[in-house]
Amino acid sequence: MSVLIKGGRIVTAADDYVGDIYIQNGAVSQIGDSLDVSADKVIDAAGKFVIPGAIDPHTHIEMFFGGTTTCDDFTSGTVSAAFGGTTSLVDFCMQAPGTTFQQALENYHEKIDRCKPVIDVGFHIGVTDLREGGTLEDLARLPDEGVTSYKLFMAYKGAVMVDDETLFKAMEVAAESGAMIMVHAENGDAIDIIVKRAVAEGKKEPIWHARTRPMETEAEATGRAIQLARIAGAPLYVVHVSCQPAVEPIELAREKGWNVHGETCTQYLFVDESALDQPGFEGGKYIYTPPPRPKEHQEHLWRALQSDVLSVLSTDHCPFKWPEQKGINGEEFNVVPNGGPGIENRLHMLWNFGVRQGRISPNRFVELTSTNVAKLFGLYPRKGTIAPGSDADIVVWDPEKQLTISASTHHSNVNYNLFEGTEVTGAPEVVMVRGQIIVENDELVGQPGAGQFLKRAKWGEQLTARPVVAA
Ligand code: DUC
Ligand code: ZN
Ligand code: ZN
Repeated sequence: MSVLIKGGRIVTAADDYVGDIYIQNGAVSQIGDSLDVSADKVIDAAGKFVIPGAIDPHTHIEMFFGGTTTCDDFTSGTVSAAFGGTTSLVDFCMQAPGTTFQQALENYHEKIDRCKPVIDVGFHIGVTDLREGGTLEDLARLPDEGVTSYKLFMAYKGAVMVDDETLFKAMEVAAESGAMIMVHAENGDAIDIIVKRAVAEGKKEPIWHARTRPMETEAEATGRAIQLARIAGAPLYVVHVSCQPAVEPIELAREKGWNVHGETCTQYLFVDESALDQPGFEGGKYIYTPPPRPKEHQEHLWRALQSDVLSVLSTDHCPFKWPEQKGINGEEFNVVPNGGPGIENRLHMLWNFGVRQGRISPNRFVELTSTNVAKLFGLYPRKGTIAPGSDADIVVWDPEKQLTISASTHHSNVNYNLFEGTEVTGAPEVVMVRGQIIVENDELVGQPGAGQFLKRAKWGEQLTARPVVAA
């Protein structure tokens, strides 16, 4: 199958120009002006942007968490992602405590084999236990299987939280094996004490989720992870940075040239603490972690995204149905499973409020949603750019298309939307993965199983580009 995308405004992290793109065998084979080639499918992209498919490095699909399982599987989750212009995701393959990393991978491979994703999927390993089940030797072998990042939780005491010994050991392994360390940075011990005290005092409402997770607990853990990673010599990526006190240690480390990176997620730019403080238990919808913060932190996060203190915008898509899974009806805030949805609307929100409102350029939009993710997680230059030899993961983006974001029209199984009713301008018209069209004019046209497993490169190594097919 060959595809010719004609006359679009091609935007990568570095470039912005008008041209044609010729795709053969799933890869970009030629880029030029008025290409004289025949193709099975021709897409007129005049007046549209043509951008690399977005990559979401932070999703929790069909994950058992907080006593229940997230309500998207790799079918609904990847369809929803595709409708929003995301063509690859890297999900957290969680080690169940007491089991091996191999068992975790087999479990997650079974999920993608069963669900036949429509976009490409890779895994980070979620390390929860290095005492029973998980061994350092097994951890060291994972990058050879294309699993080149280790995620550890510094919070959720009694569940997935690891202590500093486990964290540091994993960092030392990563420094040798070529893996990236990812941390959920909050001081879980302190939070556990504060939460228990609040519950004992009869504090039940969702707003207590924010009041029991002070920003300083995030700042402290972020700083600690940075220092430990520095000692171990491991690259570090701090997930879901939610507030200025946590931005600061990342900024300091990056000023020193340390190998430290950070992301924030769409919801931290648009949802603030007051969402938790609603009548009844409506606020339970916004119980995700770290919690939504006071509104002024949103501007700090925008600045960090502009200045490359933070390098990625992800979703932390962790969907639980309301009220079946998240409704708390008289129970305490701390029994609600933590997580919020968002896999479909990251690009809509960032384009409308970022590019259209002049906060970031189209190049930075691509960098934050695709190129930097590909570079940090071993997918570049196959993903994250549009260049001869790269995978034809391409979005034809209509900058004038209008959309009202709503759970009634999104494609995730979750039945509410954090951005319900928001009107945005700018949305995908065509979404393709390795040259196969997955979404066109709001219709799913991709076949189940169009997505492949992503074997990622180790830190400091690059994937090779595909051979370019002569026209
Ligand atoms: N935060 C969430 O809100 N959900 C899943 C895990 C996490 O850290
Ligand atoms: Zn987290
Ligand atoms: Zn998460």
